[in-house]
Amino acid sequence: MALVKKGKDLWFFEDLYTDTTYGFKVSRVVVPEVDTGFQKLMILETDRFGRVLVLDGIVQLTEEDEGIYHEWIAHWPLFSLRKPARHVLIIGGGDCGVAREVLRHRSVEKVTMVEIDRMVCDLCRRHMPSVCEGVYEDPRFRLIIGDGAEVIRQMKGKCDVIVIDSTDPIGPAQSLFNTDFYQSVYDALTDGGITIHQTGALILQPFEAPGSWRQIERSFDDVRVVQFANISYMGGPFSLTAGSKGKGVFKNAGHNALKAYKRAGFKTSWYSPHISAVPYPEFQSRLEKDKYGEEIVMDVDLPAGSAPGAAHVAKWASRTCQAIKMKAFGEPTYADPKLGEGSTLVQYVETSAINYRRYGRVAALNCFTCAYLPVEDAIRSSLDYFKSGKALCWHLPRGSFADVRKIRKNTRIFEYDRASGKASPALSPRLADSAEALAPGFPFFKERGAAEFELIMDIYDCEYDKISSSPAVARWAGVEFPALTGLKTVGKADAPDFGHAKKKTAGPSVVQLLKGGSNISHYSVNWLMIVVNVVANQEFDLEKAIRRTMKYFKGKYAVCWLLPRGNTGWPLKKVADNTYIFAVESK
Ligand code: AG3
Repeated sequence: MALVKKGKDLWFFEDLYTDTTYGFKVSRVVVPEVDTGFQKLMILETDRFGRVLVLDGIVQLTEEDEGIYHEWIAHWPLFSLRKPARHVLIIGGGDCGVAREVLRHRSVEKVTMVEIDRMVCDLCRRHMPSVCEGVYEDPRFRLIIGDGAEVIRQMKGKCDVIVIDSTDPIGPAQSLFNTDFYQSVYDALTDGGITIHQTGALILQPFEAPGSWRQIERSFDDVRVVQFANISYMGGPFSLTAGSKGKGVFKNAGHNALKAYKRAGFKTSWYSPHISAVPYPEFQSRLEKDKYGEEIVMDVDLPAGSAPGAAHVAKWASRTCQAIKMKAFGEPTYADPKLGEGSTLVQYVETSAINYRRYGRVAALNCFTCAYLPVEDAIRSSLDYFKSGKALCWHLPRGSFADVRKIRKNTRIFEYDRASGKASPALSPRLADSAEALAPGFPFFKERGAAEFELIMDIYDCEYDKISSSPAVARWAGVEFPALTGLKTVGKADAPDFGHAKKKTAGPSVVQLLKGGSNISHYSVNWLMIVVNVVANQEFDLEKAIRRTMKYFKGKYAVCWLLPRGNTGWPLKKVADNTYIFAVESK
């Protein structure tokens, strides 16, 4: 949308979201939109906010309030350090607002700024000189035009603070929001060093900050979110996520800041060491608890003689969406309106999918969202809907980036009783070794009486080109995977576009119905990972299913679960003893 005429006036409306925007009146277009080769750049003048820098339709700064962002992202890490910073690296930040603030610290001997887009530097310098005031003249400042992700690899152990002043994880900044990059940032820090990255609006971009938090958590020793609000970035509370090299760095950050600020002897307008800038409690708890996604897997007894057809199950799906507050996308997918033994119904939801199938008298339900999942509501509403007394449940953190042991601890197997509204104490799956789990004699398929089997895979560090392409993922689900497992397909792989990709965090989702089950997968282009659920009522080769899938998507690491499904007669202990979790490294 960007620039729009309203009567005689020209208005700007931000393009970041598909369902909400903000706008302001423009008094003059200073730099009409130009394609820099990396992004589209525009500089506008407004009476209210002064000049405004816009990249790819998204406001980067206004002269009126740029100080809020630049002071916080620069001074918070610099003042939090145990000892004064000497070398600071800035990635992005072509307008030089961060550099300006960093250079105010007298301890700083060298500021290196790596900006990929020279035109950002040049046009900001010419048209917004107040933002870069003093920077280019300062002998401590060095500008490198290049890719930060490349340059940083040559800086091992050299930087006390690394500020990542990037755009959102779309366009040129994409290479900065992944684990390889964060690892090289870690390596470039000195001991006790701090990095800080802008990680988006906490309400309007609910996956960004938790996603980066988890990635930073993976590479750094401690993580902290700094919350502020300005006018440039729509949506109120905005986040900067900091990571430290070394444990306990943030514990003393507040104390260090009070002392260092006094000693520094310069005044700030927006930053103060007396403002703790911790996130609102709700955000803090989301950051600690949120996984990439959560799944509640439920086996519920159906009343005797009941075999719900597609219309009835579709209603369950829509009730479940209401219960878990997820929008349904499109119509349910199924091959057989009668939903005979093992035939699956899938409902896409805004972040993933929920699905149903029946084995004998057991309805095997999966409810997966890439967001917070109100688990008890999902269970209760399913039990109520199918008039069932109890559910056997597996609650799984999906794509959490954590260590397999931690994931095992957070995987809960329990029974839920409808009448009392209570869950039993939870058990954990068995931790297996990958060599054992992938060897031919592995007992998973051998337990007599198991009706169906589920293989769940979270595969990390996949290749962007593979997972962002709908045809490539559809080919894996519809052709490759069935060929190597011998599982028979029903119909074609379905990879619809519900605008997931427009949400910038999620990639395609794919459903391949199988005879007696299904293969449902989701692709996160932001976190370079895929999540897969295969349900089948026959044995298949686990080693091939897992290793060849990893190979196809060039994934480096996987966490897998194996669930025996459709056996509500089993005591909970037996279920837990036959549920496995294990990690697989690519060879
Ligand atoms: N870079 C961060 C802009 C973030 C905008 N994102 C958003 N509103 N969600 C700013 C560059 C200033 N030096």
